[in-house]
Amino acid sequence: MSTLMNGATMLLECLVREGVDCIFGYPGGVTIPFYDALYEHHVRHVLVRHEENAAFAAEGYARSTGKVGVCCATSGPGATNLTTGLVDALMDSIPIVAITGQVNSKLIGSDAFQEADTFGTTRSCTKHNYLVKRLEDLVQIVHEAFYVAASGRPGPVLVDVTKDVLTGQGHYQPVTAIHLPGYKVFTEGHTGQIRRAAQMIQEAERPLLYTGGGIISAGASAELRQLVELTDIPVVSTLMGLGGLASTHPNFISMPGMHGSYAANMAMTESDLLIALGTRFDDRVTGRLAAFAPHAKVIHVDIDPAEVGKIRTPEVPIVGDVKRVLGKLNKLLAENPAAPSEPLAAARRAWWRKVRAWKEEHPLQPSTSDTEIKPQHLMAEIDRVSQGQAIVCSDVGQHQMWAAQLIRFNEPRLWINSGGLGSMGFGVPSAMGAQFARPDKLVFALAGDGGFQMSIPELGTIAANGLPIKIVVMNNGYLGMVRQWQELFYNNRMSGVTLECFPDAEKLAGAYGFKGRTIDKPWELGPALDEAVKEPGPYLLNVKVTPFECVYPMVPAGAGIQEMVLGPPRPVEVPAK
Ligand SMILES: Cc1ncc(C[n+]2csc(CCOP(=O)(O)OP(=O)(O)O)c2C)c(N)n1
Repeated sequence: MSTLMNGATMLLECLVREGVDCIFGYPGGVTIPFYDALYEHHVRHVLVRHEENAAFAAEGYARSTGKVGVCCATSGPGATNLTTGLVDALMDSIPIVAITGQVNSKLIGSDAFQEADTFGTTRSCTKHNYLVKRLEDLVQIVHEAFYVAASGRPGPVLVDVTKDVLTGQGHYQPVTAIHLPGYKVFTEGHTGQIRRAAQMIQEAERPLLYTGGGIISAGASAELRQLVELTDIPVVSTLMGLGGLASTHPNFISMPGMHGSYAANMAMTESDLLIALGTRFDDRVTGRLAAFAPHAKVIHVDIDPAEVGKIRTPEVPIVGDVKRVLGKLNKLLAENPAAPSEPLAAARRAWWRKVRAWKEEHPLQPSTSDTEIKPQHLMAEIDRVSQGQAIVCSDVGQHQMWAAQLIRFNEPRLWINSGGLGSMGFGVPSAMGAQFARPDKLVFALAGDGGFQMSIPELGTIAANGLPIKIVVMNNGYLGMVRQWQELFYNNRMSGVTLECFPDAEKLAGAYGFKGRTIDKPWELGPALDEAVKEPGPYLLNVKVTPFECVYPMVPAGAGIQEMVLGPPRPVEVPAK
């Protein structure tokens, strides 16, 4: 006979059974019963300084491990503060479960104190959401929430629990199976289509693998590597897919799209077969759709049927788990190796020559100066100390793009950033989640001086928990990415982008009890990063970089991706007298 317990304890029991070891949250009136159940419980609760950061930290936990991240907030403002993190997780398909408190079920609709329609508000912010008004539904719903968050295309699920459910008494009845008749996950992929895909791959002259975040969420890196080794096809990876194939792999080209490399964008444009794996033809990748990959047939593998054909109609649509589909595809290719005709083999060699030439013509290169720190130099130094092995949690802006271009990731789940939503304020709290999940790893939080100032309260969480995160601020004195657009497209009329007054890093970190430092000389950069990495605790490194740098290549909005601007306009040459 199971023991009688209240709903809050039952909720915690569900979390334990789901393997949860860490919850990022912030308490309030209606969630006090839950916090009371947490008192002296082995599940760790991390008190963040703002609920938005609880969601971002849960994402950092999930993105760095593949496990479901958990956050919680109280009713009303606590729940509404979570919404940016929920949409962020939705856009990037990250499995998190958010638990929110709700007012007593009898008070719902009465404008009770701290009542907000969390269920209504978060409907479009989540993969699925629930309002629990009866204790007897609680256990089933919580386990369902974990199942929905992690299965199929992962995403955020919110469970809003009323106070009377948290305080009501009942017996925990284990849930043995989840049956959701309206929720189908297609994992296997259509055998006939996989066969067609294999044949097209063997016949293509200029094939290109276009890989996305789905490779990482499906854990399909090994299968991708095998496919590359079986076929010797060049690979481009979206911002979300970086690390899916090691950046040092000889077939890896780089990132395509708005700030993608010349080689990646030209390869997309000239390819005759795009093999799109776990990617969604995002507008930042495709540029002007009519000009995107005009010569290519498309094989599109995705777990979400809604993505296949949403932007570009593929010749071969395959709805399935990219890990399983690639497993089958690799088997077919390995068992039926086609000896290419000499003209086809020659075409493939010519394709590789072209791709290599594009890479050599316009490589992504760190630029340096003898007197000032260039942003690209900073990324090259982070790359040096991280050796393709560190976790880098980036905020949003120019620094994010330079980091994606220049830092190498030799494994999946090392590059953590807000791709789809582009949420400033993401870098530092996501690094907290990643460091909790991966205490063995060197974790960087990389932010601009704008995004970092959205996260300063979390220095308290970092200090209180002794998280040895290395916070690196790329300080250019501006909201750099917006300033770049104003420079390039608004006649350099800088409006609302100047960040006067940045706190003294040494004093700021010192106020929280850890080390901080500001540098602005290029020769200080390497030693300062080495010092930060050696420091056993947290470290705040404020790096003053050249302010008016723009991220290149850049595809102007509305242009085709082959119409890249490769660098700043050349100064007009004045003829000698
Ligand atoms: C919450 C939020 N507000 C506004 C924006 C729009 N935005 C995108 S990049 C950017 C500038 C970021 O500046 P900073 O953090 O200093 O980084 P930098 O671009 O200089 O590297 C802004 C304001 C955003 N992405 N997120």
